Amino acid sequence: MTTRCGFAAIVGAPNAGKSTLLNRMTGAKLSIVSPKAQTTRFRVLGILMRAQSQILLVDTPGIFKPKRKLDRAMVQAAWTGAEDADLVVLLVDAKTGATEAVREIATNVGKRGGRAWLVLNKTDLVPAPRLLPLIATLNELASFQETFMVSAANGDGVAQLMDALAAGVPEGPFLFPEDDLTDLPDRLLAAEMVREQIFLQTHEEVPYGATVETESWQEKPDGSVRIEATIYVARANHKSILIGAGGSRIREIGARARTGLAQLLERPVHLFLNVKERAGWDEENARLRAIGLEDPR
Ligand SMILES: Nc1nc2c(ncn2[C@@H]2O[C@H](COP(=O)(O)OP(=O)(O)OP(=O)(O)O)[C@@H](O)[C@H]2O)c(=O)[nH]1
Ligand SMILES: [Mg+2]
Repeated sequence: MTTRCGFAAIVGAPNAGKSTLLNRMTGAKLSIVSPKAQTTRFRVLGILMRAQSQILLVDTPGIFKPKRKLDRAMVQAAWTGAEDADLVVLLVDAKTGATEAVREIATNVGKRGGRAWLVLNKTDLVPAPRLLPLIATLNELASFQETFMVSAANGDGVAQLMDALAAGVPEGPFLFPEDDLTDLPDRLLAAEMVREQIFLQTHEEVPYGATVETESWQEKPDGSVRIEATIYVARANHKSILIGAGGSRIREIGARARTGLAQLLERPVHLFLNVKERAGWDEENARLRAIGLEDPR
């Protein structure tokens, strides 16, 4: 029996719905999602079995104009994801359309050469006739072999995209065990669940000034796991916002992250959070490496 296996990197502007699409396709909450831009900071692999194919989906950070070292490492991770992939899926938010940022990304995808598909997302928000001119505009910037229209939020069109990916990845043996969902270590998934709650529950600079690292992981005899994580913040006032009046905010962040983690890990979780001020962490190579980013070139 012929099997197929290959990497498909989902790239695009921040907030296009890349992580939502990865989660929708794998049926698991692997990559964190928020209404804010620049939620994803590193590549997240989702392993999808379909027909006789293993599709290795790579969610990437949104591509934007980087300022900090963290930003540069994020954008570099996105383009490296594209370079390493057999197929690039350019995901475009159909509601915001062909913004200048999107056009620039499309142009670069075109320059990369290789196989590229265009996927318009959030079609639940846009009347169908508006999609055709958008497809035409984007096809002037790069030659996409295929175009799909999906809603990652409600699942419309996603099955067709998955079928096409299953048929479109190259022939070859599976690279991962068939029941694996990702290659991300549990410690990183745990830290990400906490970071997602920071993105959902705090605003302005606070989520962008925070990073999370899992400090300890203890399996308990009763089957539960005790996790300690540190949230590093860029400023003292961010620390007080994160902690909240009488510790209310940090409690809520912990409670929601714990619920999500218990679901993902399929066992009870005890989660302990510390908040530490660490100015300049977003320029520190060690902090970037802790979340799997390489030093930016
Ligand atoms: N209405 C609608 N909203 C969507 C759809 N897909 C994603 N969203 C929403 O768009 C927002 C951004 O989604 P993400 O999946 O975090 O986007 P992303 O491209 O991964 O963003 P970054 O990681 O910041 O680059 C979230 O609020 C999602 O719920 C969709 O098909 N329809
Ligand atoms: Mg994302």
